[in-house]
Amino acid sequence: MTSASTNLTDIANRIQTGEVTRIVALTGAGISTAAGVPDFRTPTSGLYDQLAPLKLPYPEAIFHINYFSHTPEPFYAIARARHPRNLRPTISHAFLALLARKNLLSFLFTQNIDSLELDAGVPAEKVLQTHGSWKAQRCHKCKVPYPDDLMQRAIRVGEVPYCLEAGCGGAVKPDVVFFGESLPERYEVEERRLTRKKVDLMLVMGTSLKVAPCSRLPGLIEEGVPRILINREKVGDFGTRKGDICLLGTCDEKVRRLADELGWGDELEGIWAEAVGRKEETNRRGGWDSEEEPGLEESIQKLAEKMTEAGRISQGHRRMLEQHLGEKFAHVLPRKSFG
Ligand code: CNA
Repeated sequence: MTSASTNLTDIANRIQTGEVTRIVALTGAGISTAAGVPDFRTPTSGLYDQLAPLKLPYPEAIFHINYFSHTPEPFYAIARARHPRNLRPTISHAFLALLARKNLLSFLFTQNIDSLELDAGVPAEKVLQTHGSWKAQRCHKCKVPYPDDLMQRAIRVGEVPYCLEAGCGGAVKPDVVFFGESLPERYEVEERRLTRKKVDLMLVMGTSLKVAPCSRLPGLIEEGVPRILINREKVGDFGTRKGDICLLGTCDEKVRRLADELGWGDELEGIWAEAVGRKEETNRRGGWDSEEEPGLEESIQKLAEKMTEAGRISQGHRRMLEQHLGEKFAHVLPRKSFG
């Protein structure tokens, strides 16, 4: 790997001369932290550290389907604070929309569930939300869809919504992929397509590459194809291949630098301003009250106080989870697993 700035200028030249036209991107929570949603794994500010007062068997348990199936309360205690309704796209989301507008974005795999890339204007057919989104919800047991207005109410008050089907009683879950669940069927199709199609550049932004199966995507790119990592720290096998460019720092800062290098700075700011304006208008019409939003810390504290010793995780349950976490790799469809 040579100097990042030399390589960046070289990549910018290759885009400008039309040598690079097919860019595949992979994004994670780090492109949305500037929108106000903490990622999972950053020490202190990340969600996992903030969950400590709940004394969960593992922080990840809050998003594990087995845990949710009998203890959905922690998930709903933080749902309001994590819901993307009031979020606005960041400049990094706008950069992806700009790539799409310039017909340079071949495909985007996002691990995020906030839909901010769509809000920014990336066309839906170019995006796979590999871990689903909050756009719809259903009973986790019988899979019958649940009405939007009731879900909205449940999230607002922090109560668990239960299935309306007679005799079911399952907790309702947004269509986000929990640990232990299969990814959308389209994931396998797109992953296979990635290994067959011509890619000129892979752009990876704001991910720890610790969650399978998306963590393997950068490794599927043919040797010799340049890969750019924009992240706070080096992740995965970045830096081991000739042609890798690691831009370490914040996504927004590095994306602005790349846009400037390409002479797209003003256009990027314009797209971003438009996207933010659109999202603010949608939020206003969404019917969510903006006053007295409880913070994440406050919501967690409240639930921690409510939880009795009996409600806390038993050793038996802990063993059951450990066993489940051992099943890392599914044979049929890849399941979301810890890396
Ligand atoms: P992660 O494991 O929390 O990693 C985030 C990575 O981004 C870390 O390497 C951070 O250092 C880095 N990072 C954080 N902020 C910035 C920043 N401003 N600039 C540059 N780098 C930054 O999250 P992953 O996405 O890798 O893990 C996948 C999980 C996270 C998926 O299951 C997601 O559903 C889940 N998640 C999604 C959201 C969202 O939708 N916005 C938020 C939090 C977690």
